[in-house]
Amino acid sequence: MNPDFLAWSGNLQVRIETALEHLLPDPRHAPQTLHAAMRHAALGGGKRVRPLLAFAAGEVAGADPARVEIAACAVELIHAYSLVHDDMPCMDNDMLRRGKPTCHVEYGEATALLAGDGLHSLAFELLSGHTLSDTPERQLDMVKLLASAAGSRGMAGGQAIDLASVGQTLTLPELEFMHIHKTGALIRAAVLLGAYCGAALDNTTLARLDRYAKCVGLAFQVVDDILDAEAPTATLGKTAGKDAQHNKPTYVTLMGSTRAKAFAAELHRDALDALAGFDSAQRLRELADFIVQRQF
Ligand code: GRG
Repeated sequence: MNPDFLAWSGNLQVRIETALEHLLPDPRHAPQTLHAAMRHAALGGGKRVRPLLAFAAGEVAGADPARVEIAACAVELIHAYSLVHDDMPCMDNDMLRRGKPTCHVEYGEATALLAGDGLHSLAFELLSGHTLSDTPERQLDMVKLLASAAGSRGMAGGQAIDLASVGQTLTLPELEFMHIHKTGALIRAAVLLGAYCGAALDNTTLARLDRYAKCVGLAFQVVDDILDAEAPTATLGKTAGKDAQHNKPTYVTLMGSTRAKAFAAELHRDALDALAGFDSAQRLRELADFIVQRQF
């Protein structure tokens, strides 16, 4: 990756960590254990891809970074909640996340469940409690956008399909439908929320950002499937080989590794095509590169 992108993303990763540290409840305040569990889940790890996408899309709309920071934290909190619940014994039953014990391993199942709930609610408290847009109508649209991306017609719905697919044979369109919801919906919300923090964009520009977001959202998942099959646990910071172990259909099991890599490259090209001619979208382009080239 180019050094300028690494510096930009590194600075923003620190910015997000600092913002989340301030926005998450103080672990000295009751209920202390719940607050500690929320902080365990949201702080000190993760690539922060969704917040980076929000900042990059905010640049296209000339958004105030202070506004984008709040929207980016809201998306990251939804992501952190989803990982806590996904790791629980009733779902993926995983012990390792971001190189640390998962939330339920550290704090017990009941606290982990509540920590996920607390993170989810805090995301909406942020999105509704700060001025993020020039008009109340657009800000309400932002709340609705995140709610539907996280809900049964978005991420939670995709997770339900995922759980039901264990041991089943899915077709490629069925697999794509699942991932567009489970992973893609929140990635799309990150891009659009970042853009909504800035000046109103015309419909063509918004549609192009949306097309970019859909392509990188799916590419993210294809690469995730490839890494799960090929990368070691130590590099991933989460248990490798879980998909095969759980008998889950993936892009690697359906297409084979070579075709899955070619598909990720095709989605990458489509994402870049969607941004053709946008001078202000350089960070979005670099993030698309990062998403397909990442090793963890
Ligand atoms: C429990 C409602 C609910 C949803 C869970 C996100 C999710 C849905 C499950 C996570 C399982 C998983 C491995 C999904 C594949 C893609 C993905 C979201 C990977 C984790 O995201 P990264 O790589 O993680 O951005 P970091 O730790 O870098 O933030």
